[in-house]
Amino acid sequence: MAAVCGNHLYGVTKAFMWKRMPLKPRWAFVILVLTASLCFADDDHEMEEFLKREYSLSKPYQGVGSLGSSHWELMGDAMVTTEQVRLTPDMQSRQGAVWSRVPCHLKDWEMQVHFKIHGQGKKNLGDGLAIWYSKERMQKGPVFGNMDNFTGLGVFVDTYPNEEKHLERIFPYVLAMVGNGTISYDHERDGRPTELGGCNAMVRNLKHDTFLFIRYIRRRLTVMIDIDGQHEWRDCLDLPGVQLPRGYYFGATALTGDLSDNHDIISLKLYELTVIRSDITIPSVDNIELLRLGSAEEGMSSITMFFTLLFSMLGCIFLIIIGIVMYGQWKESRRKRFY
Ligand SMILES: [Ca+2]
Repeated sequence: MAAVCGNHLYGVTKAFMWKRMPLKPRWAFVILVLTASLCFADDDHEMEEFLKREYSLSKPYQGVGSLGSSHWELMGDAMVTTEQVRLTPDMQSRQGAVWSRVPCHLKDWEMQVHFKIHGQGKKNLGDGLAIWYSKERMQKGPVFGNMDNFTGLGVFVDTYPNEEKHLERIFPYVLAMVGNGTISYDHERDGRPTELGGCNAMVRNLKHDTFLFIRYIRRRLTVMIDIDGQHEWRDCLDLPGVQLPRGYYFGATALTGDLSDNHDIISLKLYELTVIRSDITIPSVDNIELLRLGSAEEGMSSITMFFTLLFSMLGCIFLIIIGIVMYGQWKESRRKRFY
């Protein structure tokens, strides 16, 4: 697991991690969550996550690809089975996609992608798949089965090294790109000129489940992967200052060329992230302890009031006694005068 405070732990939906976590690390997880909560309490806010079904795709994929009422639409060679949405089969020159019909107006969100890339080929093949948050939808094209010059965010799982001279990069490689409608993806150079960041990810032909995680919160884009079967998220990309308008569409696309793979989406789960700010009940100024000063003053005045009342009452009693004594003496002296 990555860092505890701020960036990483909280972005990964707790229920999701819990379900996939072996029994023993659960206690460690509980402690980490508690620590993370404390971190957020310091910052005067907490995060809450809600699964948004209208932007999510999961088994049994009811109505996907057949009913117009489904939130998801298939395109190209994509087909739905009981186990997955297969974007492309393990055959040459195929492309397929699944696109949300509902524009997303959430401000902060995270997408968890359960995917599988597998095929007969022995080495890195492909070309790969892409997850999208884009203005355009249902467009065929060369960018992992989507149009070029797209507008929005693309996160690519590139399984084939087109630019062979760059041997330092290990494929498959995950990378992110943001397009504004005029920027072209350079397929021959594996998107290197427009890459925002990325990481290698050995995702082909694995027995265990593989996941990709994309989070967008307060203009910060974070990508993580869980591909080792260890139920741990690995950092891939973390970039502040990413501007993504609201009202774009989520989608997943894939492409094969001379070489091929099955590109499967098992689920796309979209969570809304909500910042909960605690209500202000006591006025305060940072770094000045108004409460302590206020309560100290309040304590002094109540003590003063108590003693004032006490002495007033004692004074009154004293005056009454003096009065009674003086009256007694005056009465006595007057009686003596008459005898
Ligand atoms: Ca490539």
